[in-house]
Parts: sequence; C-alpha cells; structure tokens
Amino acid sequence: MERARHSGRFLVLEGIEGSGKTTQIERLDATLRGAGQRIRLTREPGGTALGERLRGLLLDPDLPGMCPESELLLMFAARAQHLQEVIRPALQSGEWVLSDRFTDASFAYQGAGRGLGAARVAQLESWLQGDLRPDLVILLDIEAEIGLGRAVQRGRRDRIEHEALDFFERARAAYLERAAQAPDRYLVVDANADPDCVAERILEGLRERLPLAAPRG
Ligand code: Z5A
Repeated sequence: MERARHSGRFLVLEGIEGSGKTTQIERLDATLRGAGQRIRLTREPGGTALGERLRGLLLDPDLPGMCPESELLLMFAARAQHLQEVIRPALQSGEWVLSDRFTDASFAYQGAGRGLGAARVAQLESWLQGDLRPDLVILLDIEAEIGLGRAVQRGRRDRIEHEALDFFERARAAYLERAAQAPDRYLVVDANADPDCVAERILEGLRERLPLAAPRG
C-alpha cells in the first residue's frame, strides 16, 4: 500500500445525499485539529480550481443530457487533479487529509447508480491512484428516502439529486457491499440519529482504529 510511503492519514466521509457528511466532516475537522493533528479538509468533486469548475458542470441541473461515461470521466478528471495538487502532497508532508467523498462515490453512483459496473471504475482507480487508498472510509448510512427528504427540505437540488429513489438505493447498496468486503477499511455509522449522536459514534469508531492524540510526521 502507498500508505507505507507517506506519514499522513487519509480519511474519507461517504454516504448518499442527506446522510450528513458535510455536517459531520466539519465537526470531525474541529475535533482532530483540537487533538493536535494537521488537517487538510477537502471535497470531491472539487478541492482544486479545476476540480471546482468541473464540479459546477457535473452538478449543473441545466446539463440533463450528460451521459454516464462523461460523468464518470469528469469525476476522475477532477480526482486526478485533486490527487496531484492536494492529496499526495498533503499526505507526504504528514497531514491528515479529510475528504468529503472520494472514489467510493464513483463505485456507488456511476458504477451502481448509473449501471456502468465496478470493473470500469476499478480500471480508472488503478490507473490514477496506483495503490493509494483511504486509510478509513466513514460511511454514513441512511435509508435513501430519509436522506433525500433531508436534501429536498434544504431546498437546492443539483443535477444528480433529480434522479429517482431507486438510483440512490442502488448507490447505498453498493456502499454497504464495499464496506462488507473490507471491514477493516470502513466504519459504517447509522446516520439516522441526531447530529450529536452521529458525531459521537464516528469518534468512538475512529478511536478504536486510529491514534487520535498522537500527531504523526
Ligand atoms: N458524486 C458522484 O456521483 N461520483 C463521485 O465520484 C463523486 C461525487 C465524488 C455532490 O456530492 C454529488 O456528486 C453527489 C454525489 C456525486 N450527488 N448528488 N447530488 P456532495 O457530497 O457535494 O453533495 P451531496 O451528497 O448532495 O451532499 P448533501 O446533500 O449536501 O448531503 P450531506 O453532506 O450528506 O448532508 P448535510 O449537508 O450535512 O445535511 C443535509 C441536510 O440534513 C441539512 O439540512 C442538515 O442540516 C440536515 N442534517 C444533517 N445531519 C442530520 C441529522 N443527523 N439529522 C437530521 N438532519 C440532519
């Protein structure tokens, strides 16, 4: 694993819409900084100037005709830049990278949701990442109906949020399947609870797996 060649840690929050990733990543960022870690908070698609421009295209509801292949390749175009400009340098300098989504989202949304299949996503993953994988993926698990209900209540709906319920059900199932296949690399947290409770569950799981109070690098 590439992890052996850097001194940082790579943590990713994943989950379907409305699972509370953004809420929880901000809390986790504050907690980890308080424990003395150097944190690089970032997100996908995005995290670089190019990535944020691509994010604008990917989520634009006025581009309804984007085909699944274009969507997948644009996600990975943004990711390639993110790896080059942000993720690898931060890990090499000993920072903890905390990312709101990464490649698991491509397996869930494009591989399963759009039906492109895991093999195509895995090809791109292996080309662009080599053996770099997150140290831990925190999967906020919630029923698609509840998550979408939260996202709709918030008001704005992006291009992907216009998909039907079964699209998000496929994405959720793919996330859970990946977590079941590699339980040492995934922390699955029931996100259907109040935000304080979810934050506590995340910290408990993290403490069991990573030494929070001992900055590295
Ligand atoms: N995507 C993809 O398809 N392929 C890829 O490879 C990648 C991404 C990387 C943008 O992602 C889109 O990109 C996304 C997947 C796709 N699909 N869409 N659409 P994003 O992560 O930026 O956007 P999102 O998934 O739509 O996030 P979100 O809707 O902002 O949800 P969230 O970050 O998980 O939740 P939140 O913003 O923290 O909370 C949502 C609302 O729920 C808000 O009003 C909160 O106050 C409320 N909330 C939060 N936690 C709770 C709890 N515990 N109880 C009750 N209410 C809560």
